[in-house]
Amino acid sequence: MYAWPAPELPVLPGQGASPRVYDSAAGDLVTTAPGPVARLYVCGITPYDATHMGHAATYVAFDLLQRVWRDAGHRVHYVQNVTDVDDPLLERAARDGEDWTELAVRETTLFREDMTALRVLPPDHYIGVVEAIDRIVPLVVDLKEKGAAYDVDGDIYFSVASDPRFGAVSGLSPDDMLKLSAERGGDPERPGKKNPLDPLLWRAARDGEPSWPSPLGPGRPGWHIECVAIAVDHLGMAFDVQGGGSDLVFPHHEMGASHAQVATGEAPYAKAYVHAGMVGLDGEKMSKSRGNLVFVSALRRAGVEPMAMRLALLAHHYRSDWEWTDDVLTAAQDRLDRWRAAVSRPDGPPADALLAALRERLADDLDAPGALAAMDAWAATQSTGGGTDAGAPGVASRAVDALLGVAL
Ligand code: 5CA
Ligand code: ZN
Repeated sequence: MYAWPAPELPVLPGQGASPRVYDSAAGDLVTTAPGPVARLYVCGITPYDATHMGHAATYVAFDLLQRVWRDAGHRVHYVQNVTDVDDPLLERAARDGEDWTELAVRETTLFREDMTALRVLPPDHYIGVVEAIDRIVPLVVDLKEKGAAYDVDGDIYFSVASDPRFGAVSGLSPDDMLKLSAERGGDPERPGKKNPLDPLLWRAARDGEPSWPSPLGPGRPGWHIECVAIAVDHLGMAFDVQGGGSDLVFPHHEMGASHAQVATGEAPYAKAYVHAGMVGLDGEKMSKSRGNLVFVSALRRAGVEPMAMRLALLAHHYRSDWEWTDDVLTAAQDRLDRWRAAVSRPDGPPADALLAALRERLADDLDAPGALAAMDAWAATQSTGGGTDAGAPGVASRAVDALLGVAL
């Protein structure tokens, strides 16, 4: 499917460094070392109740990564999925008496508008699960032929025992895995499974549910295999970064890695697994199931500037868990006003050091709060009339646009 229009990316003098980011599998910071093309897969939305500030924070985090890579001279090959058929989407459509395809189209449209407003660079390939069924089915068939998948009353499950590296992404104990599996779409209680953690690859058709024909019988894909099929198809194995929110570390990214490694006989699936922290509201993770949501589109309708929202998100390090509050937004609007006033003066303090500081902060695990502080300092000097460099406001403005995605 089509993605959304790309914002303009101003050209900056010089070049930044490839960033270090935190790899959940390594449990440490790693330097991304892409070739000429950096390959990125970020898990996309399940299109209902989109786009809330948690979603926005995650996509802005990986937008930063893309901007830093590009500034370091890499081309970026970026793929994102849309989980446009899955249990929660079907349940929501049934609850509201709506056609599930209409719900998915409407919410994906809204998501595109929100991403455009927030100046998030689009993926090169934006792929719905429904579009990828013909890629998913052969993978499931292949896993079955390899003895890594088995049948439970017509449903096909993946055997986690088939991957000797299973557990390497999350590093969790079996007990923790069991708990998270139950909370996040798994069915550890289902009788007949070889291991309670084994995830569904193919769900046999049920009355009233959408299904597609396949050699496995009519059905629909399980969750993890969809991302594997789309990622491997467009990026191959050993792509640079698998991204998403930290709620996807287990089971989603663990299972995805296992599916891909067993199916291809190659490893690793991704060179690094990078996760954004959870945005909360009133002490709880912002989530569709809890319904404690602040929507980008609702704030836009209320007249809040998207660039203020973007600055509110960037004021938090991507890996930290944090709470959305009205004060966060007010502070971001104040900052936007200060920055705009600063770059609208005819001259100012030289911006070379600012550009170097922005690059240095972002290359260090995407330290956006540190980058904002550098621009705050430049803007503060500017407001005291400190400088006579006529080119400086332009350089500063282009730097925050290209590196932070904030158009002043
Ligand atoms: N479709 C799947 C991924 S294949 C999915 O998780 N969809 S989602 O709509 O629930 O979430 C979309 C993205 O936003 C995921 O990367 C998820 O990790 C992230 N996300 C969800 N809730 C939050 C939150 N409260 N804070 C930060 N990120 C979040
Ligand atoms: Zn995914």
